[in-house]
Amino acid sequence: MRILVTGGAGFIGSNFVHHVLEHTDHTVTVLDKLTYAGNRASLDGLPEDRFEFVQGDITDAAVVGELFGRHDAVVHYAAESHNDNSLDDPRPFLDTNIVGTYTLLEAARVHGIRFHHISTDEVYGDLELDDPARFTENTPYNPSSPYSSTKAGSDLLVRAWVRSFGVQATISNCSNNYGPYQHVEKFIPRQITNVLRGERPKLYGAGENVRDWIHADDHSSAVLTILEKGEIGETYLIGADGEKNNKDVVELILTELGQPSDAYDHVIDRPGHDMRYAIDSSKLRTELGWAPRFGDFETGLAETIAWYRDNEAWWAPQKDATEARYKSQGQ
Ligand code: NAD
Ligand code: TDX
Repeated sequence: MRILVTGGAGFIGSNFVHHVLEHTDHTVTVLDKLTYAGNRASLDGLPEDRFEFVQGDITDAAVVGELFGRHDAVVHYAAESHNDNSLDDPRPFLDTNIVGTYTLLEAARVHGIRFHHISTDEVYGDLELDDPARFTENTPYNPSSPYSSTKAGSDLLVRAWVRSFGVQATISNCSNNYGPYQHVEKFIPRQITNVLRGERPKLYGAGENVRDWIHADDHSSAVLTILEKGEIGETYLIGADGEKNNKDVVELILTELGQPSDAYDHVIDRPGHDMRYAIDSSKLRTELGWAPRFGDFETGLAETIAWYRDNEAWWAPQKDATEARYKSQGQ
C-alpha cells in the first residue's frame, strides 16, 4: 500500500511512520504543516525509497487532492492536539480539526480512497473516580473542552460522509499516549524534562485526575490492524488498561530519575479539567485480534524517560518557550 499520513511529523503520527516502515512493506508519504507541534527531526533517517515528506496544510484542497490521487489509503492524525492551548485560543482547533477533516473527507469522496480517522477518548467526556464504568463504542458523546469538542465534531463528519457519500472510512478513539517524540508541552514529557533540567514537576490541582496510558507504538499497531482488517463504517476504541492518576505518574518519574518522590509542585488547575478517562478495548481485541506489546506502564515509562535523557537535542529547542508560556498562566 501507498499510505498518506497527515500530521506525521507530530508525536503519534511520527511513531506510526516509524512503525509502518519497520514492520511492513508499505510506502509512506507524510503531509504536515509543521506547526509549533510538528518536528521534521522526528522523521530523520527514514529510507528514501519508501518515504516522502510534503509540507502543507490539510485545509488546502489542491495539495490534498493531488496527494489523494496517488495513494491507496490515508491515516489522518493532523490536529491541534493540546487542551490547554484550546482554552487559550480555540480558533486553530476549528480550522484544522473541523475544516481540515472536512477537506480530507471531500477528497476521499472524489478519489474513493480508504480513510482512517484518528480520534480520542476525550469525545466521551469524563468519568467519576469511583465509577466502575469504562468508555465503549456506544458511550454517548459529551466533550468538555474546545479541543475535544472539535475532535467530536470531526468524528461526526466522518460518520456522516460514510453514510451519506459512501466514503470508505473507519474511526479509532484512543486513550492518552506516551513515548518518544512527544512535545514537551504534554504532561509526561514536561515532567521528565523538568526533572532532567533540575526543575520541579508541576501537577495541576490535587493530581487525582486519572488517565488511561498507552504506549504510542501500541497505538500504531492498533491503527495498522484497523487499516488492514477493520470493517468500513466501524469505530474501534484503543486502550491498554493503563489507568493511573497524575500524582502517581509524577512520583514514578521522580523515583526513576533518582529524586525524592515528593519533590513536585501543585499549580493552578486546568479549567473544566476532565477527571477520569478509561477505555474498554474489547471490540478491537476480540474482533480484530489486537493486543498491546507494553503490558506494563512502568517499563514503557522507564524506556520513555531514557529516550528523553538521550535526546535532549530533540526537545531542548522547545523547552524554554513552553515553560515561559505555562509560567505566565500560573502553571
Ligand atoms: P501533535 O500535536 O504532536 O501533532 C500534530 C501534528 O499535526 C503536527 O505535526 C502538526 O504540525 C500537524 N498539523 C497541525 N495542523 C495541521 C494542518 N492544518 N495541516 C497539516 N498538518 C497539521 O499531536 P499528537 O499528540 O501526535 O496527536 C495526533 C492525533 O492523535 C490527533 O488527531 C489527536 O487528536 C489524536 N490523539 C492523541 C492522543 C494523545 O495522547 N496525544 C490520544 C488520542 C488521540
Ligand atoms: O503540567 C501539567 N501538569 C498536569 O498535571 C500538564 C501539562 C498536564 N497535567 C495533567 C492534565 C491531565 O490530567 O496531566 C494530564 C494529562 O495532560 P495532557 O498531557 O495535557 O493530556 P490530556 O489533556 O489528558 O490530553 C491528551 O490525551 C488525549 C492529549 O493531549 C490529547 O491530544 C488526547 O486526545
